Amino acid sequence: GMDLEAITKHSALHAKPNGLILQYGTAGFRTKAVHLDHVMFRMGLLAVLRSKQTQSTIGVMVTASHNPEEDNGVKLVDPLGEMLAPSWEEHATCLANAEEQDVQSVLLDISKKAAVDLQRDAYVVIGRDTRPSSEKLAHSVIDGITVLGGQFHDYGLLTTPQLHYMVYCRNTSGQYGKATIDGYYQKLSAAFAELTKQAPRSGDGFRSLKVDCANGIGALKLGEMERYLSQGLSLQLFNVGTEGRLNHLCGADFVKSYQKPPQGMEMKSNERCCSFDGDADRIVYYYYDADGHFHLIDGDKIAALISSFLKELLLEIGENLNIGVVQTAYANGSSTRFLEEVMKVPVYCTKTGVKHLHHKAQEFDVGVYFEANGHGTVLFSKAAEMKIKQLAKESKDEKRKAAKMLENIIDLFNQAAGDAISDMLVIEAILALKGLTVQQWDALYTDLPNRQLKVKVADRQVISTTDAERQAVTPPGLQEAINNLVKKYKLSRAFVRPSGTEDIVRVYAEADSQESADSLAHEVSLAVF
Ligand code: NG1
Ligand code: ZN
Repeated sequence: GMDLEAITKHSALHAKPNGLILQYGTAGFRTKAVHLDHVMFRMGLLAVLRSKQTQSTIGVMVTASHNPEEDNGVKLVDPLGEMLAPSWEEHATCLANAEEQDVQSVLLDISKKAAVDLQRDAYVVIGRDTRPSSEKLAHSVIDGITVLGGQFHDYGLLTTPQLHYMVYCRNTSGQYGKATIDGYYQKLSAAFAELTKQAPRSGDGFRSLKVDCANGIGALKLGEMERYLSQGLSLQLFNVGTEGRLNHLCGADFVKSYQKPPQGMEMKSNERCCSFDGDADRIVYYYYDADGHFHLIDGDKIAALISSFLKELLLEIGENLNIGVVQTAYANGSSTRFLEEVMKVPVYCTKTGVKHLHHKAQEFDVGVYFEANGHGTVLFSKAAEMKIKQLAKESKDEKRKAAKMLENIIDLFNQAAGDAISDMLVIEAILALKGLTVQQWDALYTDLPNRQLKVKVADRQVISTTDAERQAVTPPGLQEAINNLVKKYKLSRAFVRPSGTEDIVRVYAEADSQESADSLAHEVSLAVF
């Protein structure tokens, strides 16, 4: 049962500010850290209910990813390392917004609706990013867990994907890996070493990569990982959090949004560089060419590199395993064209937010998904994994070699969530194996010039969309106006959608030149008012 008295008493110690209403959005709850104490406590309570209901370990991650340092956030991780189920997002919103005197009744209501057996045990694991506010907020989560009698393990500082990994490991009785930080590094580094064993050595014998850590958790975790990587890859870390502020003028979101290099990183021409975001679940690459031009290699081009490589290996093993690439409306039109017409892999578009991409990718033997902003991974079906493992044992020569590579790739990709560390290692392995330079990778296709704008409106929910957010349904006339604007430009495309994480409407436009993309985006943003 529930100790209602204890809940009331502890809840009062984590009181909700009057009138504050928050929504469990695409990335959980996210706002100024000072407004989040009650949400953390209540998410501790909710995680216990979810754990009892699923009879599994549930994860709670305290982070606000790429948001400014003074923000924070929290999200729950479901049993297979996935994002929280939609019906529970609603429960989360209800519980977070309940007035103090209603917390008990909302808890009982959720338990009833979701058929939670309150007699069951509960186990919750917690991780947090490096924000100054995170430690205290994580303790509020723990307070919520314990007041409902749940057990917990606090992993302390973790990247978001590491917490997803832990949850996945714990609920698959160790089959996926050991649910420890050492287990994570060992699994990844072993797969990386196996995979790159065959790679031709570069001139000076080892490969090096510069990493902008966004002054966040990535710096800490890459630092820990380095000794596991031994000779395979040498990392030079920048923005490690000793001086700069988290995500300030650096990190994957900054680089992608402004299409320029982060501050605090020394770059020479043609050097391969990458940026993580604040919780290390996103990665983008970039370099300066010999003429001093900056080139961004975003999630779309990461997906292109990875799917080309995987498609080749799949052909080699010849087992008719299907591969699909999942993108969102923000994918550059050139990437979609390259994948469909040159690579001849089927491409699917889903709504923004990794849970949608992840879900779609599960339909394939090999499902590659990436958001343009660098969040993504590759999922392998159980059947594909078994087939590949069998071939790696039983087949011969080239076929066996390809199957072994695929086997290591499966281990290297985080199957629970997009993971900057794991994606980085996959990319570095592919580049090494193929002997590709960053310029050669970049040259797979040329991005169409594009522009993203944010528009402030009174109520962003008046805009509703269909066709994976590429068409506006309401307000009436908006889509027609966009169609007419798009017609004025060459190779053009544009759409609008309400953001799921900020109180704004996002406008996206692409066209044959930067001027056209800018002006189309501007015209569309005027049509939104
Ligand atoms: P919204 O605010 O709904 O556009 C943003 C990103 C998503 C995803 C989420 C969650 C863009 C255009 N949107 O969503 O891709 O990363 O945040 O963090 O980059
Ligand atoms: Zn993130």
